[in-house]
Parts: sequence; structure tokens; C-alpha cells
Amino acid sequence: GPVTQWLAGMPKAELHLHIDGSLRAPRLLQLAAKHGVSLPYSSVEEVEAAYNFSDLQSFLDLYYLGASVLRDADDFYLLMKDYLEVCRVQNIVHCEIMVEPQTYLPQGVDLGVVLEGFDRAIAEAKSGWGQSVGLILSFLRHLPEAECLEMLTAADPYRAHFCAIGLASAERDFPPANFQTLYREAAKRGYALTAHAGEEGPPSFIHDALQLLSVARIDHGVRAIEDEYLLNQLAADRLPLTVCPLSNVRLCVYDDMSQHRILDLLDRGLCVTVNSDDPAYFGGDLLENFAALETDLSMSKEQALLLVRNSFEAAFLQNEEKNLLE
Ligand code: ES4
Ligand code: ZN
Repeated sequence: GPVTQWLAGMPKAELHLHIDGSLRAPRLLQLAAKHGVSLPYSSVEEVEAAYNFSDLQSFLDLYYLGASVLRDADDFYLLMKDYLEVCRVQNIVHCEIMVEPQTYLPQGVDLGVVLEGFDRAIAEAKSGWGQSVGLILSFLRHLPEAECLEMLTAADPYRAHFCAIGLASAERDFPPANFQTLYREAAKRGYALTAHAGEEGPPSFIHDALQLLSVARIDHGVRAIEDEYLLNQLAADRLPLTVCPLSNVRLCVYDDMSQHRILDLLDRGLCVTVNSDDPAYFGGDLLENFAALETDLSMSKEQALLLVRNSFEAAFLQNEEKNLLE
């Protein structure tokens, strides 16, 4: 529609993107063949037919299976290059990308190998078209906090590669309260702090991420709509939510896009942003997420502009860096 067309040419930021979630079917099959990894699919059509989820866990099972084909620095280079190419095409001038090194440990892949590949692709995008990139060191909450702390320490030699830490994976049974030491240790090291909360988990998990983990941003946070007191606090503090509309519908957080409350959150004064989460799995990149809001929620031009401005306000950048990009 016309609002999406207008947004296409506007500089934007994307703040909630799991790099493993950007691994598209053709690349997935190519890397599986390269490394002799056997997958339950043999064509792009079979892969995409399997991406039919009933909840977060049913997605995560296929997401970790897909990520298991990533083995060497060239694989990580291609993965990052493919996503940064989307940024160039969609005018995403700044992106903050979640990297989850614990995902690669079962395959014996070291963080140094991962970052060697990512660094090459990021350097090319920076010198190629001035791409701005931040990396978020994201932990897997279905694993014990002690293992997350080991990874935090293993990342110390690479501290300068990351702007922030995050917390992802299965939410319901793994509350923020379990990760207070991890967040305290990360804060000591000077990382900015964000965490997934209020995607499948209750609004109390958003409250606890703020109070117990001291996060400066919430990933998803859509279930804040159920708690009037929390909504007022998030609006008053301009505490950003990185919302992922297509993800929420594909993981059955909402029955369909017409049920999504993102524009209600925006109209109540929250610093809401639009993001693609895992675009290879959820059927669209950033612009397709905006397009769904125009089609199914009649997003206005004014609302679209606020959402884009919020993405820069919410970025883990210095104000001078933001002014240069916007
Ligand atoms: C995720 Cl949609 C979502 N939620 C929680 N953790 C994740 N990791 C990748 N995508
Ligand atoms: Zn996510």
C-alpha cells in the first residue's frame, strides 16, 4: 500500500533480529549438503511446508535444527551477508542483531569462528554502503544460568564486538528471576541490557525483567496490554518494546493480524518499534511487517512515522550516532 511504499524509501532501524532466524531455505539446504547434515527436508517447498507452527516451542525445535548446519567461518559470513543485503535493499540503515553462541556449542563451533565470519560480512557492508550494525550477545534461557555465565566469560575477549546482551528461547518455564546473576555480571562489564519478556509469558515477566534484571528495553512485550499499571509505567519511562507482528501471528500469540494490539500500544504513548524477529521462518522482512500493519490494522502515515522514529530512539547508539543516521 501507499504507506509501505513511502516507508520503503525511508531510513529505518531494526532492533530485534535473530541471525539464525534469517537463514533462508536455499542457503539452509546448501549448507546442509556442504557439511553432510541430514535434514527432514530435501527441497525449498518441503522446508517452507514444515514452517507451520502452533507455539514458540514448535518453532524453536526447527530453528535449532536449522542452525545446526552452520559450522565454519564461511557459513557465518554468508548468513550475515544475506541479512545485511536485506538491510541495504530495505533501507535499514541501522540494525541490532542477536547472536546466540550457545546454539553452536553442540556442533563444537567456537565463538571466535562465528565472529570471524560475521566480522568479514559486517566490514564489507560498512565500507560498501555505510551499514551501521550492533551485535547483541543473546543467551538461551532453557539452559542453566551457570552455562550462560560460562558463555559470558568466554565472550570477554570479544567484549568490543557486542553492544548489549539479550535473553531468548523458551519463555514460559524460564522466568527472568533465574538470570539475575547473569544480568548483574553483564552490567558490570558495561553491556546494555535487553530481554525477551511478555511474548508467551505473563505481564509479570515484563515487570520482573525491569525490576530484577534492570533491562533498558523489552523484546516483544506485547502482553503488557493485559496490565494497565505496567502500560502506564512503560509509557512514562519511554521503555522501548521491540514488537514483531508477523512472528506473533505465526507463533499463535494472536489468531490473526487484525487481533494485534501494536497500534493501541503506540497510541497509548509507548515507545513501540516494528521488527522481523526470524524473517526466514515467519514469512517476511521488516517492510513486510509494516505492510501487514497497513493492510490489516489500517496503520496511518503518522503512526508509521512514529514507529520508525521510535526505532532510532530505542537503538543502543549514542545520540550523536543517531543524529547522523536519521
Ligand atoms: C525467538 Cl520469536 C522468539 N522468541 C524467543 N526466542 C527466540 N529465539 C529466536 N526467535
Ligand atoms: Zn526474538
